[in-house]
Amino acid sequence: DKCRSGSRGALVVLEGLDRCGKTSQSTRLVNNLDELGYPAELFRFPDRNTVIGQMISSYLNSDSQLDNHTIHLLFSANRWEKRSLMESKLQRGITLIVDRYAYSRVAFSAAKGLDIEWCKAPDMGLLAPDLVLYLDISPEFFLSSKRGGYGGERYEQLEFQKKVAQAYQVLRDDSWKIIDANLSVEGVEEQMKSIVLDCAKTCRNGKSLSELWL
Ligand code: FDM
Repeated sequence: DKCRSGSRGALVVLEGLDRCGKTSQSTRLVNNLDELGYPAELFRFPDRNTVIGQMISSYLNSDSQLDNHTIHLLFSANRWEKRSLMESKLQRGITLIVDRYAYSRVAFSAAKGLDIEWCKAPDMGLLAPDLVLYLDISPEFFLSSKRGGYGGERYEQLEFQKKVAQAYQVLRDDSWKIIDANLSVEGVEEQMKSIVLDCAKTCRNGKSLSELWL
């Protein structure tokens, strides 16, 4: 509707290694934004609820085997399935907090040795985030932490996580904010809240949406 045009929501992506706290922080962010008068919703990739998402889920649980290129394209298709929904929500003024996005796939596939340009190509034209928050933990962190349940899925191995951490370093640019995720849950939450609020204000004031890859 016309009175709302020009006051779009922000597209905010959380990235980081497995068990860095992305999921609980994204829920907290949505609640914080809602309270501050910025309607917000949570998205999460992979979205395991679609048919493609179920294929991805069975791969991650090692119930199925797929060629590295095939799984890469499925992860990308899973984001394309949600593109128009995400765009319409943003245009209606809703801020989207997204737990993992294209950077995850590129980092994970690059860690397996796939060519980085090949990895980036299928996500070209997806909505570009206004802000990427990288929750920084050392790959060893989860071993000493009480974050339980680690190691069940395909990628949850220390050596592999170290490679993913290196691949993320290559993808970082100026639009990324690095969050020290070794702090308490509340400490991390406070760091993120003000950064995201600034971003939501900028978008509400008319910053235009753009597309990957910037
Ligand atoms: N993952 C996630 C990828 O490999 N590529 C992607 O594009 C995305 C979005 O899926 F190991 C990996 C990262 C992780 C696994 O993610 C499941 P969650 O956040 O644990 O559900």
